[in-house]
Amino acid sequence: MPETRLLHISDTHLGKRQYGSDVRRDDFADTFDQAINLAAERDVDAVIHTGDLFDDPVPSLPTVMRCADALEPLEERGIPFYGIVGNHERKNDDQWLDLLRRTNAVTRLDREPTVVGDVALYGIDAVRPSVWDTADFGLEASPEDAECSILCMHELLEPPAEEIVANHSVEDVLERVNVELDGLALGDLHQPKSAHVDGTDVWYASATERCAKDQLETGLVQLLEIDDGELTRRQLELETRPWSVFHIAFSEDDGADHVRDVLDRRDLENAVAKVELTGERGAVTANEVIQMARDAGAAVVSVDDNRGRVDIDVDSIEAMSLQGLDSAIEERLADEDLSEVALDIDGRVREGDGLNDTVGGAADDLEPDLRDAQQAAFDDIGEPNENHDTTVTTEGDE
Ligand SMILES: [Mn+2]
Repeated sequence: MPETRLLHISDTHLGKRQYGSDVRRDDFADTFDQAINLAAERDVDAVIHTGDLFDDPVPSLPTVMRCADALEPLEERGIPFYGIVGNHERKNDDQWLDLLRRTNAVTRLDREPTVVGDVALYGIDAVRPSVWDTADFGLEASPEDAECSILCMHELLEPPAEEIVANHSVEDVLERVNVELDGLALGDLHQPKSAHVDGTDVWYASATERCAKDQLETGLVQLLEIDDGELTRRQLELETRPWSVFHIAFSEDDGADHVRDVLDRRDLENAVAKVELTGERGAVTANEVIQMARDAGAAVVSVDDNRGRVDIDVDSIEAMSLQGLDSAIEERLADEDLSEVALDIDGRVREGDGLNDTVGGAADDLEPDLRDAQQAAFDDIGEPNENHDTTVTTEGDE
């Protein structure tokens, strides 16, 4: 059999308006184009996508159309695009992948093998935490002529994910699939990590775009080459917008000149500028910093204004009883103008209230409430302004 070549793409998060920016939304689409064009240029036998194709369970129609357009080069060359559903885009009924499937642009992988060249491909959609233990991971045996079996999943598994972020172990998966796997192609962790577990290659493709300021190893895809049942992997880099992540520390007298000094020392041309303001609250507002960063050439600016934070006096807390501590928190919360959902979440976190004890699990538990609250907030203020490429968050009102 000749060599089989696959391009592994993951976590493209199409439609994500990072920092409320349409520029960023277009970046996510452009980078997806790049990955698809790479697959077409290299004339791979198939593209596999391990979830979070879309950022949202209900992507906008333009986002879905943009995705369908992006896939055209593959259709022209007869290169199939195989996908699974990630946790970000997961819905309770039909999946967006199904709509694209009707246009023949996309095929969903499942527990029956899909054979490409001499590779058997399998897929399991992101599993809800509540059904993980009872879910059926059993795969149908691969056909005789397939020399290599690869399963696609969208989960945080250890290894290669670190124990602190992982929800489950790779071993658990390998035991439950009932098929010898050569490769476990993963999505969800936006980092290109890999490991070797009981003879199976396990790896994360990483994300095609930086979805958060601390995701330094994104903008990547993986080229898989399978020759004589031997799987090798090469990481390819995409061209993505530069980022500049920094803070501006203010002392009492620092004004606009100080901000300009700091900005002058950075190359912000066409960059995403992610700026934290620390120190004393002074004359310069967060919005003025945003404007100055844009004037310095940044394409997208997001400012976290953390000035004027009050350090907690640890000695005085230790002097309080545990009971007193809780009432001190209640008192302080009452002074803050927090929404009902924020107060509810604070309560649940502080009391442990049945929350999953992993970060990802707790986030899954809280997400529906946050989405509802966000929706309610937007309904309150009417249509958001579409043209702002900037966001600002402030800590309280000191
Ligand atoms: Mn993701």
